[in-house]
Amino acid sequence: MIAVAPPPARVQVVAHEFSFVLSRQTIKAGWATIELRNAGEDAHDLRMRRVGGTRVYAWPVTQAGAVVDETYKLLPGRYVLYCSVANHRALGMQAALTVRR
Ligand SMILES: [Cu+2]
Repeated sequence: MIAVAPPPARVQVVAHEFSFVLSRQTIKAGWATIELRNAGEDAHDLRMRRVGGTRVYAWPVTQAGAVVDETYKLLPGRYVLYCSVANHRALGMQAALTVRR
């Protein structure tokens, strides 16, 4: 008998000037593929940090129209997502994701 790991959860994060819209706000803990889709006109990136944690998960700067997937194993908790380009976070490029047990 072969044990098959469940597929990673998937979340799409759509970037515009200046917002992030998530395809879902809650996922289960474990492997997750998070896709940054730049639907805006400027370059954007994505940073994610668990509230109370220190690790910063990073997606590279992504040009208009481009898509970048990153897959990470996530612990339960609340995560803050933001764009670290220029002052985009202050302009509204911030969102929250909840990872459940
Ligand atoms: Cu940005």
